[in-house]
Formats: sequence, C-alpha cells, structure tokens
Amino acid sequence: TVLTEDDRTGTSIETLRRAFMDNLFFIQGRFPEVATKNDYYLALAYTVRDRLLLRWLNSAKTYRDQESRTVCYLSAEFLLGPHLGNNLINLGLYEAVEEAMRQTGLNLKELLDQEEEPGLGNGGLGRLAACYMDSLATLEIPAIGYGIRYEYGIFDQEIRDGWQVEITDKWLRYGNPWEIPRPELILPVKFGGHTYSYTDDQGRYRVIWEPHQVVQGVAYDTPILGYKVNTANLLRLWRAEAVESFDFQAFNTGDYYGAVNQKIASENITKVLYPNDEQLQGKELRLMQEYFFCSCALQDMIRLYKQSGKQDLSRFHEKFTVQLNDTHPAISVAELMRLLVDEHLMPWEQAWDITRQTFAYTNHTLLPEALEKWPLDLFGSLLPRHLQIIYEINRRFLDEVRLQYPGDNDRLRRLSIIDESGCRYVRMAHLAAVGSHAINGVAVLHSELLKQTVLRDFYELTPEKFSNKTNGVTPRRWMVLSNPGLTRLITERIGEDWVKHLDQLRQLEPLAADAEFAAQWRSVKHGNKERLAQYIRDRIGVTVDPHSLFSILVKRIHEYKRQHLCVLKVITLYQMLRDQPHLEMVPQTFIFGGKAAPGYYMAKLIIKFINSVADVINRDPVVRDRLRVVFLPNYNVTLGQRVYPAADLSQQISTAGYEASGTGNMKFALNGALTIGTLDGANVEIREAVGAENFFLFGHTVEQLQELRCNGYRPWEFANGHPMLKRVLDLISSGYFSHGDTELFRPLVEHLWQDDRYCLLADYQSYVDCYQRVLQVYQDQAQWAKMSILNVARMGKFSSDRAIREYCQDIWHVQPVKIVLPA
Ligand code: 26Q
Repeated sequence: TVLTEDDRTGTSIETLRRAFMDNLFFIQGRFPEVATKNDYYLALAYTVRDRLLLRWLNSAKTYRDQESRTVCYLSAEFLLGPHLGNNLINLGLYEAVEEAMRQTGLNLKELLDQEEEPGLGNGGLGRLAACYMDSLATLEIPAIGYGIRYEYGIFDQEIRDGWQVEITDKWLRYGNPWEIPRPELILPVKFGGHTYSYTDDQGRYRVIWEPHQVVQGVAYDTPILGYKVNTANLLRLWRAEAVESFDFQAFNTGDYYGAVNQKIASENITKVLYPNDEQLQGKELRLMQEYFFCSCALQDMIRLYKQSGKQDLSRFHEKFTVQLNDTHPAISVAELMRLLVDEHLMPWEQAWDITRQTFAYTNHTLLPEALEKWPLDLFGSLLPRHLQIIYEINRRFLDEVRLQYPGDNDRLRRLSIIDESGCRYVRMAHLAAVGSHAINGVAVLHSELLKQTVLRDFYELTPEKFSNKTNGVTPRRWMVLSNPGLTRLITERIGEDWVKHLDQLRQLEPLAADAEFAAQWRSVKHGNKERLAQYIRDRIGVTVDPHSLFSILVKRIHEYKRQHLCVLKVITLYQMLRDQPHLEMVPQTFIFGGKAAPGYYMAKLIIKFINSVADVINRDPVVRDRLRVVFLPNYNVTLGQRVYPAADLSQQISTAGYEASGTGNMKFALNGALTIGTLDGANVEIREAVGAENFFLFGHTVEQLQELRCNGYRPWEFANGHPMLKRVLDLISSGYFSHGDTELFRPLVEHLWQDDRYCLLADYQSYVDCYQRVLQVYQDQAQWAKMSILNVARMGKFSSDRAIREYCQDIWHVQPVKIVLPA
C-alpha cells in the first residue's frame, strides 16, 4: 500500500520521507549536502501543509454545499505560536514524522526550533483567540477567524544592562509556509473625505461617502486544523495595499513621488502590531487598523453569502454569527449598518435588526484606562459616515431609554455612546453593547463586576443579554505538545480520551494516593525542570538547581499584575538569609518573564528592578544554593511551552478585581503546578475546582479592598507596621540593588509608599505568610505530588473546548458539521 500512497496526502513513514525529500528538492531547490536547517524545516512544513490542505479544501467544500451556519471570530490579535508541532499533533502524525526524520538523519525537535513564531498578539486576549480557533476546529464547528496580518508582530525583547530593549519582529523574513496569499481576493476600504445625501429616483434618502483615500485589503489564509478530525477552518488575515490604480495614477499625473508616498501610507496600516495591552493609546493609525480589518471581514462575509446564491441580505444573521473580541472590532457594528443601508439599500430598521442579531461582544477588561474611546474629531475625520451612523444609532437608543426612564437625564448621559463629560469621545464598549444581542465577561467574578461597574446601566436596561463565559485553554498545545512526558504518563493510565474530553482527567483522582504513580509524576516534572534549567544556563548563563522549588511568574508586565510584589517577597527571603546565614531553607528558584509596553515607564522599571535584584542575589555567596532569581528574556508562546511544564508553583498574584480572567493560571495548573494566588479572575474558579486545600490563597478580596479604600487606604501605615516590609523597602531605597544609586528605584518605592494603587503593601503580610505554607508543604514531597495530581485531575473545566461549547449553545447557536475525506 505504501507505493500507492499519494505523496501529498499519504501518512506512512515511508511516504512522509519521500514527500519530504521531494519538497526539499522541488520547493526549496536544495540537495541534502547544501541544505540548511531552515531548508529542512520548510521542506517538512510543506509536507505537513499538503496534508492540511486536503482537509481544508474538503471542509470548505462541505460548508459551501451544506450552507453551514458559520462563526466569525473578529479579533485584532491571534497569538498562534509555532504551527509545525501543533499541526503534527492534530494530524496525529507526530511520531511518524519524528521517525521519518530520524531515518533521514535529522532531529525533529531541531527542525521545530527553526520556526519563527507568528507573534500577532500581545498576550492573553490574542492567545485566547488562538485557543478558541483550535477548539472550534476540534469541535467541528464551521468558523472563520478574521484579523490583521501584521508585518511586524509583538517586538522581540532583549535585556541589556537589566533594561528591556525592543527589537522589531521580522517574522516573515524567511517566508511563511503556513499561509496562502489570495492576491485575487481584494476588497476596497475607504478612509476620510466627506458625505453627501440626496433622494434617489425612487424617493429613497441616500448617503454617498466620497473618501479621501482608498486602500485595498488582500486576504492571507491559514488553515486551522482540529485535533484528530478532518475539520480545518480558516484564519483569514488582511494586509493593506495601495489600490491597483496606483501605478496608473502615477503615470497620468506625473507625480511619481507623491504616488509612491501614497502607496507607503496605505501599506503602513498593517505594518505593525500596537504593543500596548491594557492601556489605550488614541492613535489614528490604530483606528485605521481596526476599521480596515472589520470592513474587509464584513465585505468578505457578504461576498460569501451572495456566493451561495442568495441576493437579498435579510437572512445574513442566520448564515453568520460574529463574535467581537473586546472592542477592537466594535466599529463593525457601524460598518455592517453602513454596508446594509448605504450599499445594499436596506431600510434602517431591518438593518438594525440584522446587525443586533449578528453581533455578540466579549469584554476583557475593567481597567478604566483600557476602555477604548476615540476623540470625536479624529473619528469623524477618518470615518465621517460612521460617525453619522453612530449618532443615529445613539439617537434611537436614547429615545428607547427615555421611554423606560423618563426624566433620568443622568442615566442618558451615562449610557450614551458619546461621552460628553469633557472632550467628546466615541465609547466603543457602548457601541458594542448597544449593537450586540449578547455580552459576556471571561470569568465568573469578572462578569459580575462587569454588571456592577463598567456596564452597570446596560445591565439594568437589558439583563438578559449578559452572561459569563469563563476562559479556557487548549490541552493540545498546552499539554500534549508541550509536555509529552506528562501526556504519556496520563494516557498510560486513563487512555487518550482526555485530550478531547478534558473532564476525563478526573479519573486520575484515585491515583493521587498511588505511591508508584506519584513517583512517576515527580520524575516527569523533574525532567521538565532539568530541561528548563539547561535552557536557562544556555540562554543567560545562570545555573539553577532542578531540585529547588521552581516558582514562576510569566505574563505581560503590569502594575496590577504585581510582579514587584513577588520581588518584595524575594528580597524578604534574601534578608532572612543575610540575617541568619546558616538558616535552613527550602532551595528556591524564582523565574520571571514578560514584556512591557514600550511606553509604559513603570513596567519597564519593574523589569530593571527584577534584573537588578537577581544580579545582587545570584552573586552573593551568602545565599549559597538556597535562592536564585532569573529573568527570562522574550517571553512568548514558544517559551511558554518550555516554562509551564517545569513549574512547581504558579504565581497568580494580581490585585483582586483587576485580572479579568488570566489563562496562564490554567496552563500552569494543567501541567501540575500548584497555585499561589489571590481571589481574582479565574483563580476563584480554579480554587473551587481543585479544592481550597490544594490552592494557596492569600490577599484581600474585592470587597475587603473596597472597604479598605473607603476608609482611606494609607499604605505607609502598612509599611511602618511591618518591620520586615519596612526593612525591605529601605534596602531598595538605600541603593543596595542599584550600585548605591538611590534615585533609580525611587519612583517605584515612592509610589508604593504614597499611593500604592494596587495595594501591594496591604497584601504583603498575607503573601509572605502564605509562602511559608507553600514551603512547608513542599518539604513533604509526597504531599506535594498528591496535591499536584489532584490539581490536574480537577482542571478539566478549563479546556477551551468547554468554553467554546458554551458559546455555541448560549450565544452562537451553531452545530458541528462532520467532514469526510473522499476515499
Ligand atoms: C487597545 C487600543 C489600542 C492599542 C492596543 C489596545 C489593546 C491591545 C491588547 C488593549 C488590550 C489588549 C489586550 C488585553 C488582554 O490581553 N486582556 C486579557 O485577556 C485575557 C483573555 O480574556 C484575560 O485572561 C486577561 O485577564 C486579560 O488581561
């Protein structure tokens, strides 16, 4: 049978090997003697891609024939991570390809390392979109992800002299074998200019938008394969180009330079990902990015709808359901209205009905400074027609509110899509809320706070729209691919069903009391820690002991996430060792990683702070082997895959009420780390799931913080009241970690002392006490292993499959569609 297998679709080791050599020769144009690792990587990627395309084309054809209802996930970010390993896992070809490479004298792991990850996102929100695409395909749900094909993704981070330095991410420099450009699939997007209205010959009021500039969106398609199914969905990312007529115009007007400038301006729209998370920047180019991809997505959906033979758009919402990943694509609400009313001549009321039934909105933040709002003049000059449409949406909306709450002008002001409290703004969350039939938060606590704070008035108006959809992560990438040791151990005991039905992990519960299993469990963890230790040695030249407790804090750097609280704890330990050089202490390794937004001064200072403290501690002979501190540069998906499996302790220490959900917390716990955390975001639900006795809880609750603040929070009282805390702060201020420089960290300490918006000092004592309990338990390795096993056994809820099932049932109302490959 091997000989009759097709080179492009066959899956035997023999065929894979032949196809691989073929691709090396005919696609890379290389013979083995001169091939580089990258040539080999690409030859393998193309081999895998062929198998993907078979499934993808069959999926597309099936969806088209069956006119399947389709989920469109609109997101400004998709943080996919490397494709090759994941696709091998999902195709079920990992072992076969590993063997085929071995027979060719190559090492699959080395080839996997060649792939430059597509960093088309900042952090949690973008990674969530990627996990959801994986689950949609695995659950065989027809879906399209729409987003932006940034030429430069999130910057690469280097650490020089302890400071973050940003390097541009040229992820496309060696080509991208996973995408298929669609140069013939181009759509026009207008910007600026003005509108005029007239009454057409049928007596209809019509508005024409005469733009100042037109760019075109070009589609780039990436297949997203489900796990051991034939479903491969579409991720369609848009790149901005100058319109076709550009060359022609240049020729005609003779203004060659001006025309080339125009071309560059067009292409700038999708040049670079904005590297800020959780803090808004009201930049024109950002608004252009948002509108650009939303317009392309909606035009594409209308095109697909019409392709299926229907001309009249009255059932658009039956064909498509659109999820808005935060407010970044919220302009879609106005854009769909514009397309339906202006371009397809639909009456306003009908268009509004369709629009509301089409969209649903996920909120990811409560931070006031992260809520998107656009200055009215900027908005109006870029999108004049949309501003008119938004005014009209708002006028009709506020009329309804007035009926329900006569005379309540304050409520009108609070609900209005236009913020008129000072400078006037368009509030994107309000636009999303008014234009959607469903609104959700991303963890139980967050959804509750959403209803009490940011969207309170909307909740009072339409409580039936609100629900919670607790985030989840894909076990394929975050367990099977990244932690093969644990995967093998689990599968040996309970079979392989758990990969698709993560609740099955519960079968591990009885094994928590099994000494032999626990020993194997610990040995898997130890192997993972050894590999991370090796990486740390290679990468930053610090030696860490894999027998020490690996305590890990990796995520974007932000004051509310409180990386510096952990540093205060580290300094506390250090202080104890200096006080009592012979103190017996559990050896500990603190590992940090994360990027700071380039313009976020405090976050960058925190990185410098971590590195400076690490420098002093790692050099000081007094600590001997009891304490190590490491900052891993350039934390990204690839590095996450190394880090989660090696963690003993997961640090989830944000101020209660600030972390909408967190998803790293889930990845850690699924890989057997125990959590030290606050009652924030999904921590609350993780603790509930694994059992309070298997979770290290500390810190003020949301309610306690509220009370603390009501009574006037005075951080200095906490500092003065705790001798150790005061000593720690004084040591920092003394310049001990900054070569005697008493200025360097002054802003940090001063800020804590005076203001401490995120209440580090209020939670310090509780954190330190809790840590003592952690160390106590860690000394009992059997107990620790038992808790670790129970954590994994009870984490099934946090699969993104569960989350996607909930979205499908409650919001999208879509059914799976089986894909069958032709015999
Ligand atoms: C907005 C306007 C202009 C420029 C950038 C942005 C921007 C970009 C990214 C604003 C926010 C983000 C990202 C937010 C984010 O990642 N939020 C996280 O979402 C996760 C998934 O729901 C949650 O688990 C985290 O708690 C939340 O912080």
